[in-house]
This record gives sequence, structure tokens and C-alpha cells, in this order.
Amino acid sequence: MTKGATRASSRPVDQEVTTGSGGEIHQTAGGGVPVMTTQQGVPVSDDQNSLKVGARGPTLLEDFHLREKLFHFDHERIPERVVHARGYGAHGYFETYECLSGITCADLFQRPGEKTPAFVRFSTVVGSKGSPDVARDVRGFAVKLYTKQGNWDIVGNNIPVFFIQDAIKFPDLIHAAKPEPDRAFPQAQTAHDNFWDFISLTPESMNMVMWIMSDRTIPRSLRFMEGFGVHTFRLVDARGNSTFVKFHWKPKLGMQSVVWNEALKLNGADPDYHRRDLWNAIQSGQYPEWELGLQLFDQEFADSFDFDILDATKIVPEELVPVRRVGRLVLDRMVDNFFAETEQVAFCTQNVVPGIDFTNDPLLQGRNFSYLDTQLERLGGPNFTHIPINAPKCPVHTFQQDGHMAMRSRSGRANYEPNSWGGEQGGPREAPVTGFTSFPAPESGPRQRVRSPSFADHYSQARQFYVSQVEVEQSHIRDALIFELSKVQTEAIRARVVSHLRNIHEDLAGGVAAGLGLESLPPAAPAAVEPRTDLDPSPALSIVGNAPNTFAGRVIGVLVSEGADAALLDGLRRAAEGEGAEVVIVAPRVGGIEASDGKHVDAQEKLGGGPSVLYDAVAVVVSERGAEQLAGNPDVRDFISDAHAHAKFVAYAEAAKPLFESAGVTMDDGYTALTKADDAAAFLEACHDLRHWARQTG
Ligand code: HDE
Repeated sequence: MTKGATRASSRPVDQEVTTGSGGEIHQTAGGGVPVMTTQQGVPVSDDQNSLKVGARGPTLLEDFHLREKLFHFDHERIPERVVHARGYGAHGYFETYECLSGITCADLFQRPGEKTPAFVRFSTVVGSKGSPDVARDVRGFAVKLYTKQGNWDIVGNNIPVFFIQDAIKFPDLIHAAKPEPDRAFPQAQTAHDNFWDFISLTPESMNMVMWIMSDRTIPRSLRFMEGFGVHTFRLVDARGNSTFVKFHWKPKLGMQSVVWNEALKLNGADPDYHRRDLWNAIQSGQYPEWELGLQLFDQEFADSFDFDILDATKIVPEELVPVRRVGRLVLDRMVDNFFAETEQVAFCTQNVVPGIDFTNDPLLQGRNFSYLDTQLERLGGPNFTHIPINAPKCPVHTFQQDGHMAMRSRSGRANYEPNSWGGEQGGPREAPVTGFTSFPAPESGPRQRVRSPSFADHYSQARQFYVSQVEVEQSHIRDALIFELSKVQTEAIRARVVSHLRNIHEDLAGGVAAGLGLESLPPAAPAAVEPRTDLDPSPALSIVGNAPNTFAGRVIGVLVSEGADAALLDGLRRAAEGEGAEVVIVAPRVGGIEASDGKHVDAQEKLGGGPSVLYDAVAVVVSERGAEQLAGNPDVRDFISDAHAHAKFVAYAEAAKPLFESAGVTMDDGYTALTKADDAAAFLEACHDLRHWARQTG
């Protein structure tokens, strides 16, 4: 075979590039470049052409390289997670602030300053692996802590309550939320009949319904959301004393969400919005950080609390039991390979370490079975703990053996105990004192299938959540309910949801009914327990009310034209940098522009490819000539009118004014004129509020 040898200048010099007889490109190994092999390690001479009889003849079965390559490809997929299929993970560490030996003997909490390796996977719940990131959905927040006494998984969500109280309802909940089985749509949405049918027949879900209809389910970034362990767990100290605990993750950069109309557009503009954001942040060294908070309480508090601490549809308000911050979680490294790590990571709620224990929460008890079981389906065998991402980073000694893909096999004679072999041969032994010991909670009672009456109040905390939101957040909840229910085709289901809302808040019920065009308000749903209206609001539950007063980690999208004022651009850049924020230039061409000083300005996005929904705030810095050229451009109109409608702060150069007029927006207090470079500082100051909510509340 003759090969016309050509050296491609853009490739590393030690890589030889040749063209084959059919014009195909061959890249052969030179110094430093590894030789391609089969899975058996056999060097491959030609990866472009299968083995044939003659140039145009039949392919030979003998071609083991072709067969192995196709065989492997055919088996690349493993079942996606039945829930939380779409996820994104990163590595990092947990750093302990203080010694907690007074409450738990968990090893990772003993030594201040100690760092424990961690892996976190964020996810949406309902959508498939390829679904968009900013779907309205709960976010999974699963943390694996590789402690010196084994792996501890806190498999939580970004919402502290759940839809159901008993694990036996989980398959029904998920069936109802996923695409309907006959038509296989809608994807990654709860806005359909089956979901609301189930929900409206399951009043225990009403607290969670308030949370999912709030902006919590459309986070701006995975970095700007809280995480919760949801269930009540136990911390156990070395003497065997137990304290109840609820786990919280508090984002250092504060919480932030997008608005619904923005989310709809974001999913088209960038379906990978959240994963790209996390990737960019970590790659640029802005490591996202959360503090681990503990709500600690004893049996006496549990007995006096208005709700059952075993009921996962309830919170313990932070105002009643403050959150004690005991360490920080920092994500500082992306995975080397998405499949190997993020896809194969196997979280199990049953993974606890000495010093952490379960409670009788019936949801948690069911989860402890489900997560281990699901790994068999996904990862194909009992040895998934041998995969590096799942393997503990402490010694593992066990007589468990064999099975598919066993990677960690014991040497020596004994594979059982007790044995009398002694020493190395005899293998590991129990540790009665330091080994995991279950908290000896006394249990008694008849075996029965019942729901405790202490779980029966389904509305009071839903109301508490609603009244804890600021006005604009309440209007978002109302609008979200109207949106979702407007997609429900069965009127009886819509009315049934409103009948529950009447037990939560009459204004909300009335607003939703009006938005749906219901002719009359349905009667309130019968309630097992009279809903309470006397619970104090919990200000900690509001996102907007707890705005972080910083623009750090956020992004300004700057729309520019040829001849844009160089000083203004420079001012924006400096002000953003000073704040720890980023500037992204959006130009008519991705090649960039020539600014007023004659210098070239790189653009990161082309107009149309960088719509304003991608940014937290925007600026329009164009020259007069540029404004004329851009007048009437629909992408410019959308850039401006969307930013306005989404309550974003806007800065503008004087010459850009005609573009705002033609976009039909009325400039208000959320607009900052940029006449000189220093004006950018005032703009960034305004951006501390993240959104100009007054534009929505009027
Ligand atoms: Fe899950 N859940 N879940 N869940 N869950 C799974 O486990 C399940 C629940 C949560 O990034 C599955 O490995 C049952 C509550 C997260 O890999 C499965 C019940 C909370 C993740 C499963 C619940 C969660 C999962 C699917 C009711 C918040 C993603 C794949 C009893 C506290 C973890 C897998 C990751 C994943 C079962 C309820 C959070 C099927 C039976 C409540 C963050 O095992």
C-alpha cells in the first residue's frame, strides 16, 4: 500500500500524519505518543480500515480488532438512573471547623482543619440523561465523603422536604412524574395530567408542592443553591449518646434563581447551562463552596415539636433550631472522565460511618434498601465498590469475595471466620469497640400497615412556606401553579389542586383559580387535621429575602458593536474583576470588534448565540454607527427586552438608547447610564441586589 506522507504543521511534531490509499487520515505514534492497542494490549497497525479480501471484497470475521471495537461500542451504555439520570459531578474536600467529639464520634469531625476527600453529584430528578439543565425540578445534591472510617454518603436534595412520607409510594410518585407511558412525553416536566393527578390525590405532598413551584426549582447555578439531608438522622458520641440532626449545605455565594420565562429560553439557548457553569467556575479557579450546617436537637425537643421529626414532608424551622456551621465543602477538581466517575458513582443512603445513624423515618428506611439494590441494575454486579470512584480511601478487609469484575481479592488461605489460621493468613477481625454500632433505640409495638396520626397535618407547613416568601416570590409560586395546571388537560384535576390550595392560603387559591379561568372556587379539600394559620413565618425560607449582597461569581453580558467606547469597556471589566464577577463580550461577529481606540476586542459569543438569558446582568456598549447597524436586529431586541423582563440590571452607553426605544422597554431605576469608565462601579453596586425586582412588583 502506498501512503502519501504529509506532515501537518498544526499537530505535535512527534506525531506522524499520513494519508492512506483511500484518502483516509492515519496518525501514527512518534516519540512520546502512546501506541494504540486493542483491549488485550496488541498494537494496532490500522484503525481506519477493516480486514477485507481485496480492496472491495467481503470483510473477514477474523478481524479481531474490528469485532472487539464494535463489541465494546455496542455495550457502552449502562441503564441511566431511574431518577436523577441527568447529573454532573466534581471532586473536592470537606474541611472540619471544630472538634465535635461531644456529639459524635464520627472520625471526620474530630480534628479541626482536617480535610476529607469528597465527591459531589448534582442532578435533576425527572428528566433523562440528555434533558435540559434548567427544567423546573428538584436538584439532587449527593455528597460522598471518603472518611478514614469508610464512605459516608449524604444523598440529599436542594429542597428540605419530600413529596411522600412512606417509601412504598415512591414508585407511584416517579411513574406519575416521568413522561406518560402511552405517549412518552413530556420530558423533564411535571406540567402534565399524570403528575398533578397523583399530587392532588396525595395531600401529604402539599408542602413540597409549594417548594417546587417556588424559584428553588429553577436555580441560577448549582453553585447558588442550598442542599439538605432531608431526613432526621442521629449523631452518636463515643459513650453512645444520641442527638438528632438535620444536615444543611449553605452556599458561600448565597442563593439565586432564574425566572420562569428565562428558564424556558435558557433550555434552548444552552441545555448545559448548569454543568457549563460549574465546569467554568472550577476550571477558572473559582471553587464553589458550601458550609455544612447541623440542626441539633434532642428527644425533648422532638416530643414538643408541632410535627413529627420522622416525617420527611416537614422541616424544623431554622428560627426554632439554629443551623450550626461545622465545616466547609470545596469543589476544586473536575472529573477526568465523566462516565467513569459521574456516571458510575453509586450513592447509598445506607453508607454511614461510626458516629452517624438512621432514624425510623419510613422514607429513609426504604431508601436504605433501594440505593444498594439499584446499583446492581446500573453497575451490573456486587463489586461496584471496586470502581475507583466508589472505593473507600481507607483500608478495606472483608471475606466477601468473587462476583462479576472482582478487582480487590484477598490473598491468603482463610475466606471465612471464625478461623484458627491467625496472623496474615487468618484475615481481618471484628472491632467491638470502634466498629459501627447501631444506636440501641428501644422499639416495640404491633406489626401493622398504618400511617402515624402524627404525620397527618399536610397543610400548615405549606402555608408557613408560602407566607415566608417575599411578595415577588409569592407571585412566582402563583404563576408557576397557573403554568403547570394550564398544561393539565383534565379540568377536574386542576380544580382538585385548587381545592388543596384553599387549605394553604386563600389568596393563592384565588389567584390560581383566576389565572386558570375557573368559574368558581372549588370547596376546600377535606383535611385530616385542621390546617393551622398560627405558625410564625420563617424568613430563612426566602431566597430574595436572604440575597447575598454580592455579585461575585456572576456574569455580565456586554453587547458591543464596532467602535464601542474602549474606556467604558475597560471600566466594566475592572469593576467586574474587583467584584469577582466575569464579563462576556457579545458581538455581531465572534471574531470580535475594533473598539474606539482602534484596538481589537475579542468576543466570546456571537449576537444570537449569546442571548441575555445567559447572563446575570447586561450592558449595551455600542457606537452611534453600531447602533444604526444593529437597529431592527431581532437578536438585539430580544437581548434587551428579555433582560428587562427578567428584572436584570442594565447598563448602557448613551449611543445605545435608540436600541432600547425600539425594544419597547421603559428605562427605570435598574438602568445605569455609562458616560465615563467610573460609572461601572455604580452599576456593579446596583448588581449586588442581583435582580431589580421592583420591575416585577410594580
Ligand atoms: Fe432517591 N433514588 N429515592 N431520593 N435520590 C436514587 O439511586 C429513592 C429520595 C436522591 O447522584 C436512585 O443511585 C427512593 C429523597 C438523589 O447518583 C434510587 C426514595 C431524596 C439521587 C432512589 C427516594 C433523594 C437519588 C436512582 C423514597 C432527597 C441521585 C439511582 C423512599 C433526600 C444520586 C440511584 C446520584 C437517586 C430511590 C427519595 C435524593 C432508585 C426509593 C427523599 C440526590 O435508588
